[in-house]
Amino acid sequence: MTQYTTENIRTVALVGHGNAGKTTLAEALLLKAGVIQAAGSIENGTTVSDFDPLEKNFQFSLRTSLLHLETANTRVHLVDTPGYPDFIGQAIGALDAIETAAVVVSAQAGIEMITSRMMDWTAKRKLCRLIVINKIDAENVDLPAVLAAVREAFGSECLPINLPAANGTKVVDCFFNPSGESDFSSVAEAHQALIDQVIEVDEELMAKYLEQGEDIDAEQLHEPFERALREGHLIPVCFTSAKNGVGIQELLDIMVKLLPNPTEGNPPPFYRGEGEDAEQFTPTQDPTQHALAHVFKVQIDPFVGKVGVFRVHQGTIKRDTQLFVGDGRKPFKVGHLYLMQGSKFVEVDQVVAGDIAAVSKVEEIEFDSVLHDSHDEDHIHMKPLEFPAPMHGVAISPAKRGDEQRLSEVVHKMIAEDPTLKIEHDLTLNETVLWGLGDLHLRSVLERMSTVFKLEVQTRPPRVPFRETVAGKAEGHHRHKKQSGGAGQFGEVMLRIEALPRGAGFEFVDEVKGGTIPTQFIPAVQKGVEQVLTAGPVAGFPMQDVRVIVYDGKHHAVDSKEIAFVTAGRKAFLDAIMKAQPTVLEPMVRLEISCPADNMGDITGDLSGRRGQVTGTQPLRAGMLLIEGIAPLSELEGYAARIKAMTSGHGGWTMTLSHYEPAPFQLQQKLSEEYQKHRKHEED
Ligand SMILES: Nc1nc2c(ncn2[C@@H]2O[C@H](COP(=O)(O)OP(=O)(O)O)[C@@H](O)[C@H]2O)c(=O)[nH]1
Ligand SMILES: [Mg+2]
Repeated sequence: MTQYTTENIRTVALVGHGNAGKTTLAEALLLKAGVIQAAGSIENGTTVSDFDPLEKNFQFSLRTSLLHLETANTRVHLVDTPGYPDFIGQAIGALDAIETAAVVVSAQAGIEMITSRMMDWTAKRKLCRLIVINKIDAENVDLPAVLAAVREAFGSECLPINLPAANGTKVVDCFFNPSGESDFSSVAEAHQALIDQVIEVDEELMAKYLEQGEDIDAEQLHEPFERALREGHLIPVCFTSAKNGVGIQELLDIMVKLLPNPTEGNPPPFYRGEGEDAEQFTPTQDPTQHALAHVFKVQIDPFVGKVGVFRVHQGTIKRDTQLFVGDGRKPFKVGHLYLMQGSKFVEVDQVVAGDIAAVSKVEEIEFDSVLHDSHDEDHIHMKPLEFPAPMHGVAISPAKRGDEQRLSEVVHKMIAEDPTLKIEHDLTLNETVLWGLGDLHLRSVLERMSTVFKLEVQTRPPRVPFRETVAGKAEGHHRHKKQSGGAGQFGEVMLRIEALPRGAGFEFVDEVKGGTIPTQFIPAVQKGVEQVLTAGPVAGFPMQDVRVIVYDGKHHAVDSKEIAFVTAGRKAFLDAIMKAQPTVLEPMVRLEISCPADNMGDITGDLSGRRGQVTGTQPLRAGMLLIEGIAPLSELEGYAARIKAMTSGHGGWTMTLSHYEPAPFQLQQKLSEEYQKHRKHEED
């Protein structure tokens, strides 16, 4: 296989709302570059990218897939990402691996929820961006209106770099071409606008151009063009029909000639060191330096095993390279090194900075691992992207008795693949809860468990993740004394507690003076206090937002033991909690609902019936609205079905955790009564 230098590599992720045509576009690009001989389709389940049986079934992408093609002496790594909110974690993870995000917009649907979110996320990550308006062939599309909407929503730096021509049967370049025929707007004006926008980033060039009235040749503008992309000063817009192959060669040309190579983009922020002392640094993308790579995707295949997919940010990785995983002491030898083409693994001898590659069967590799070839590179990590917090839960148990261990193994495999999937064990109910981004997300996970791992599970609605805290301050005291036969147990603890601001967590402060509690027993006191944190006294939920200050106590030279101080710590804390206005907190979630504008009234009414409220609205494409709201999670049981019913199936929604706040008094009381009854039952 041809060796490509870093300069001859491009990395592009296709992102955007589901159904925009990303997977079909990837297929068209592979076809044009000669990777495949005929284009597959979503409808027939034959695309290179959506190879997973579950994807063929659902008819849309559930996971990121890695593709690559070679054109004009350039290797392009394409990352095709899912676009539905339930699967968006995979798309966010891919943003760490690429220079350019191509945000694909359907000309038919216009700007949608995930289009806007992706523009925000990619801006946060300072990625170079390109907007691809796809489906220009579709019926009833108003391309000038879509372009205007894009500029309205994402700024005047969104400028067409080509325009549809000859009735949408081709596109004409506007950057290198100073003039030409197009279906709408003007090539000459678009050309001028691009040149003006690009030279704005370079004062010297600007002066030359303005003062000396020099003509500027687009071919000479490579450097300032890259800078404009990097600084977000220019977001080129191009047009395609993935279905008919229009604008595909032109898109390849844009990738080769105009999109940044790995040395021209904004690399993601890496850190060296831990916590406060961590220092930010930028990998060089230089193939001659130490190897440094970041795992942005883990895939667990029942046949191939664990596959770690990584982007090389520095150095060269070969078949026999020894790589460390994070701060691990023992390196692994690469052995087989692959480029991926959908489901296929293509073996290669080496990859360099800028490449996206994979290794298999390395158990230590996890999502977000850093791979490197020198201990000098220990303690390196990437600044984590913010994934949406999973708020949809389902309680699971194996359908067959005796499958408990296997369930746990399979669940852990699923979690390793997916940073938006969490598992929680509810200790009080002895219940395992899987948390994900939506019903569809959880359904796909359960389906994968059953089809791929042949494990059947039973599901139930889970408990709402309430929390406990205190609203005030109080003193707590406990003397633990036990005298039975031989050596006794003695420990006495005095502490104060106070409420912390919402979200602050837990603090433990030792203010004991004069050794009234000997230093070696302080950890025992803390241990006792922390036992209460996992299940609060009011309704058995984890406690948060409280500070505990241990300030005095007593000990006994012979009878003081660790266990005595654990008990005294726990009981002193419980004593204080009961006097400090214990409170049950409930999770409040931010909702985003997209629906036909006509349903606004119903949705608002329904939400207020659930103790929620609408906080804002934004127009989407014609006739559709994005409603933002806030509501307590405990009131949202069955909301998916309700939205579907209210909008005749046209609505969509997502939720993310907003904050915790005290639950209404009656709800607190009900939760407390249930818990006390349950506890009594257990004790009987
Ligand atoms: N008319 C038309 N349909 C397209 C085009 N590109 C994709 N589609 C169709 O749009 C649907 C969604 O395509 P897909 O590639 O799965 O979109 P993705 O969710 O963004 O990956 C499929 O039915 C495709 O056949 C296009 O350029 N024109
Ligand atoms: Mg897709």
